[in-house]
Amino acid sequence: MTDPRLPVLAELEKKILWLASWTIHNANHLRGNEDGMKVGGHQASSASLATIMTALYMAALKPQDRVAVKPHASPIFHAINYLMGLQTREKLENFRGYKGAQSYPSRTKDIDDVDFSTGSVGLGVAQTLFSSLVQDYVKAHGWAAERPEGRMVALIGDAELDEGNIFEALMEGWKHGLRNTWWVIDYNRQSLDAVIREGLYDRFEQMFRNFGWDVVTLKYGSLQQAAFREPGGQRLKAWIDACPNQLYSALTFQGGTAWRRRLMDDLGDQGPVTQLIEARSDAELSRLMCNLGGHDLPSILEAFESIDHDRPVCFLAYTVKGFGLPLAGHKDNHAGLMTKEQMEGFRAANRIRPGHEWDLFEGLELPESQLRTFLAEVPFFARGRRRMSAATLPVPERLEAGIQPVMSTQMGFGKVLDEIAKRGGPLADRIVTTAPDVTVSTNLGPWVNRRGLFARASMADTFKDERIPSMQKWEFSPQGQHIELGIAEMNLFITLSALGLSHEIFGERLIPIGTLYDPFISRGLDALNYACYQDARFMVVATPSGVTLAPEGGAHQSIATPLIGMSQDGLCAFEPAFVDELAVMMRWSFAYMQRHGESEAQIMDPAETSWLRDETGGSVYLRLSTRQLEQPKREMTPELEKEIIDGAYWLRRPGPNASVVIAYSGAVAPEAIAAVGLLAEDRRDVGLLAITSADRLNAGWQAAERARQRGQHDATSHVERLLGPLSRDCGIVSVIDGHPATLAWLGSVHGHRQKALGVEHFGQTGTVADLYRHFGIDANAIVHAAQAAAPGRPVRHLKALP
Ligand SMILES: Cc1ncc(C[n+]2csc(CCOP(=O)(O)OP(=O)(O)O)c2C)c(N)n1
Ligand SMILES: [Mg+2]
Repeated sequence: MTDPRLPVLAELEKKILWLASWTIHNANHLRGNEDGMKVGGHQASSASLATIMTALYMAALKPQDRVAVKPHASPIFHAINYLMGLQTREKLENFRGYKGAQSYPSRTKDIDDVDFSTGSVGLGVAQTLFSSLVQDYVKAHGWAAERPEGRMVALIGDAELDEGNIFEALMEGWKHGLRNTWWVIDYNRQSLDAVIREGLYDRFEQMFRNFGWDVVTLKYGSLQQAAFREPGGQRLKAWIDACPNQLYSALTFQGGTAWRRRLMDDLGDQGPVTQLIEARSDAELSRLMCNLGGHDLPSILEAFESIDHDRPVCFLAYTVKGFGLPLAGHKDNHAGLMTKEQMEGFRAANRIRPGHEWDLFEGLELPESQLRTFLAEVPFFARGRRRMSAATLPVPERLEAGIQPVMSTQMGFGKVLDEIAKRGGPLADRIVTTAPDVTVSTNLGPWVNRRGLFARASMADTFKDERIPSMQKWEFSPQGQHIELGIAEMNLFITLSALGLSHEIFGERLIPIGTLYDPFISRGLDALNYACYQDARFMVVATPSGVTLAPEGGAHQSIATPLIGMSQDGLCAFEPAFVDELAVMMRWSFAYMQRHGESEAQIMDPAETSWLRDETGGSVYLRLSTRQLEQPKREMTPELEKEIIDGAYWLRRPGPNASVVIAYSGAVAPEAIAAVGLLAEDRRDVGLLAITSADRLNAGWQAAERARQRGQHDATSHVERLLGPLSRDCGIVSVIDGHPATLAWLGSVHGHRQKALGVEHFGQTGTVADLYRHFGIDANAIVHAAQAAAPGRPVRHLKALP
């Protein structure tokens, strides 16, 4: 029995392809070309997925399912949402324009309900896998009980599978017993530049099966299947199977006459197969040859709906890039656009009258009422807005850090988490930690000992059972709160991204904390960037860092990470020197990670004291160190807390005659303190500025400056108030175990002369003292720089630089 939905779906597919094509054409030809640039359109890439996306969104998907769309299929995605009343004509007319519909579906910039924002190919694919693990985590902890399990679906370009992070994810998924994940490969055998290698489907298939996935191949459409049953049909099938990708694409582009010529060359005078070809007109022949599985609604629907288990499934769907458009199959079609003439032909074929291009039911053959009824009942959209929310968890007034007289920030981090685990409560129960094989070496050990590792099935710690002494309990259970990952940092950041969207994807708040070695942030940077772009909420704790990790060796040093912390949008970066600062930062972060700007007005109106846009919330990066420092004995006042969070405080306030101040960040605190001591006899009133967040200090300054430029003359930021009292000719020396540019802007705040010290070269090994001396960030170098920044009588304690 044929599926009664098919006629409607066929109409909708036509409409979706029209709307997507018109969106691109309109943006390109009609909106004007202010920049003289083509508004590229991904027309061909979109058309390739039109049938599959119609089948998924309009029929197969359920409200609990989530989809990562191949980024360059965005016009189809927006068209579907427009059809459902979730996207506006205005935004489509402004596709790729300022505040228009986005070129790649965006959670943060689009109004339609985007589940995952990709843009960098490969990331969205892996995100569905980790999202499925998060769903398992949420369910295993007894949350979202009333919500059915959804499928996490990725629509993937075949060339997208070149991205290594997909393979890293596959491996990780296998380790965790991945379920409920569908990946649909748009096997159009074309990438951006060219036609892909022969026989890739075979590699794909074997690979997925190796990792325990089911593979469903959608190669022949129902027209082809019927033709294969005709006399001579098997000969035609053999010809199709043997046809090289390049030739198939070229013939597809050329159309019916070319197909006939080529097929007759190869299969003419051969009895039944020749008759099979001759019985069809050019147009019918072209339709038959392009009727691949990925453009055949009946086969696609049947394939999706026949899955009655939760094992991961890869659908390998043969498609034609540019299907249904004059661009179909051409190897250069990736950025191809239809000419005005081609568009007129396409318009005629779709029976669209000028001026009615955006009308939902224009040109369709079925009655409008039937289509409307169908749309009103499409399951995927039936429960309305798909983005969820979750209540904010209370954060304790103060976090205990068990401060010892001498300790490192990394030890402090372990201690804070251990105390949270010990005390328990809602925050403790919703924290989930993860690390790429560096759990113990980043001090997550105590937390894991108390809270256990997560797995859907319990697994005992054999070492413990055998009574072999070990500091670590390594027990897995469904209640565990640490997700063990392999070494791949890409997987860490995509996991954090998936965990950090749990409140919006699954309606359950999680507080994800991921640890890694600071230098390896660069390894996962793209995933970190898109995690932030999607507005996922998490804490990254990176330790050890800088050249201060001396015993770890030169190859593990990080130089650029403070600049990453400053420049990464959506990520607020701190670098504490002392553990009491760290406890304040972590407490604030747990609240900040849960904040959500309510309105545009709130976002545009930052707190006037700091000029930071804290209302919107975001993710947090803590750059920590293994260097053990003597800890200050002091009371943590609300004023000091606020300054730590705003980015800086005077550890030693400069006097009225200060000719120089030292500004330091992080583990070099002892050198900065020592330098102030050395300077004391020869420079009066020297100030010592502790910078806890170069990122926030700078952001506040930038925001205040912008506000002043827009007429709000009384706007002043935290750093402006800190440095304001310094006399005009006071010098500043900044020092950080990281790139000097991190703090080199301080002098520009009020026009003070500045010397910026830091690390610029990679890989030198030695002790901390060796390296600080080598890079000129030790006390002696600071004093030297202070003398240069604040000329006066020679500093007596200054040793000659080696
Ligand atoms: C990480 C990354 N690198 C490069 C690009 C640019 N890019 C966008 S689509 C594409 C080709 C994709 O080919 P395929 O995955 O086969 O999709 P198709 O267009 O054939 O549907 C490239 C190179 C990107 N978006 N992200
Ligand atoms: Mg492709």
